[in-house]
Amino acid sequence: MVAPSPTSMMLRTKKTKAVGIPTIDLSMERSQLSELVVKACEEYGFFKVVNHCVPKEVISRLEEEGTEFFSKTSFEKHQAGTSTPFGYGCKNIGPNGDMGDLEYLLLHTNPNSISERSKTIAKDHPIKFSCIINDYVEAVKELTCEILELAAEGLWVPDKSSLSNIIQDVHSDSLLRINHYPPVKKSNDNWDPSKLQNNTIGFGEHSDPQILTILRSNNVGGLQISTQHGLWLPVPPDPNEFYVMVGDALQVLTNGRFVSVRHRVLTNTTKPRMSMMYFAAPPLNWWISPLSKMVTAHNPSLYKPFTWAQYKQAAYALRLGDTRLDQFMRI
Ligand code: GA4
Repeated sequence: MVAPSPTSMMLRTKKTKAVGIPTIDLSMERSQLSELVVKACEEYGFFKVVNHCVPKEVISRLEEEGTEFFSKTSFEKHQAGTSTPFGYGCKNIGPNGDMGDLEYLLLHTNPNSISERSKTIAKDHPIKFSCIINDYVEAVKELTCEILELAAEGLWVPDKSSLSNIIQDVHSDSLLRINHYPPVKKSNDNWDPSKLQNNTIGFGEHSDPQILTILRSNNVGGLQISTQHGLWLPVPPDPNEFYVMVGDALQVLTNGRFVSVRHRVLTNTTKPRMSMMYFAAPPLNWWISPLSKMVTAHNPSLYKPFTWAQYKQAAYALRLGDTRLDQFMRI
């Protein structure tokens, strides 16, 4: 007899086709792995990786720092500096009035920036704090590069480093974000459209603008991804593993073969969720256009070339849930 799959991981569409979040075991044989990475990026723009190389202590130390920071008073947290764009933020997301039921720390991953920020975020132990952040960033960057190399291999791109090189550049604009979603009590207000059953929107629907996002959370759920058929799939939390999301820039680099995944977070009514995301990005002056292997006479480039700075500017001029790639499409 076959054991039933957990409903949160596997749903059935009306035509009874099973849809589920792909899990990729990084200890598998390489040629098989690269095919699986490409398939997951094409079908979902999202997958889970197990047997990764990020040490447990590197993760737990960052989790402890996050817990310590968010347990401070509101006054102390605001002393970390406002999130415009880096520092501490509460409820406000971006500059155009988007709100969520969360608080967060948003950091640039440049070591000098981390060292400066640590002085205001962890006043009593800035050096320890910056080491913990740097160690985490280094470890997840390595994981990101491994995944990007597998993707390039699976796409038969001649230079397998062509994607990973972009984020390894010393001027990379990669970010680290720690989100804390305090539990939100049940509301009696059945008329408020922002309330979904018992949940409120922790972080509204959007895609990430960068190349790849590496997400890890504590054992509290809330993340949902949208399938290409518009179905919202709940993502079961797994504190020991990472989830990988394709961002808009990777969609462009693959000429639309990979899709950036739309996702959102609903709050929990009893338990706090904490998640940490590494957003792997190019340097600001980097031109983003499809890899030459992805463009053929039958498959011309879908996008006009643009720099990462131009794309960021467009993203920050729009609302969180807006689709930003449309304005860069060749018609
Ligand atoms: C989504 C992904 C990252 O969290 C982020 C977000 C950024 C912000 O919170 O300041 C943005 C959002 C994100 C996309 C559109 C713009 C920018 C808020 C917003 C309305 C840090 C990022 O790089 O883009």
